[in-house]
Amino acid sequence: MAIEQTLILIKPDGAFRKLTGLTIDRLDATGLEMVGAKMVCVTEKLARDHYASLSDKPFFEGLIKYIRGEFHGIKDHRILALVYRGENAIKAVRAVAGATNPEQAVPGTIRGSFGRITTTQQFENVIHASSDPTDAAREVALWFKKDEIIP
Ligand code: IDP
Ligand code: MG
Repeated sequence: MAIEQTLILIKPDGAFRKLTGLTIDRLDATGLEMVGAKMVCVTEKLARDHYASLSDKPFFEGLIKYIRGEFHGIKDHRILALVYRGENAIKAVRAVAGATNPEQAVPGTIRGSFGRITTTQQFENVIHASSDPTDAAREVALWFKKDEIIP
């Protein structure tokens, strides 16, 4: 079993709807260790770098607005970015996160419990969680400096 690190972001809907504590509770229940945590201002550049692989999707511009807090009327929105570490951390966090589409996410998962699709078809799925080891390494390095993560 591989010891992995994975990046989690509590998205603006999660912060706005006061789901931060509930989300961390679900993440801690995995038994993984929280090794990084900070509030980050999501600049246009950071948002576009983070979601670069989705730039050709029809929902991309909406996604950039969403992750920057524009749909929730939050100026200079800060996101809580977390790094969890442990055995198969990437899969374990994806499992408690649930499916991307909150209407398809299993009840009891974070997205299944708290996510929604708005009337404008925007997915509000509460958290980001890295999807594989390559993405996780890239994303952890994008959001955190080395000395911000517990060794
Ligand atoms: P993931 O977050 O489960 O890894 P990705 O396919 O990487 O899913 O997409 C990143 C984010 O883009 C999703 O979490 C969601 O916020 C948004 N997204 C993905 N697919 C759609 C869609 O079909 N409509 C609207 N937003 C979407
Ligand atoms: Mg993804």
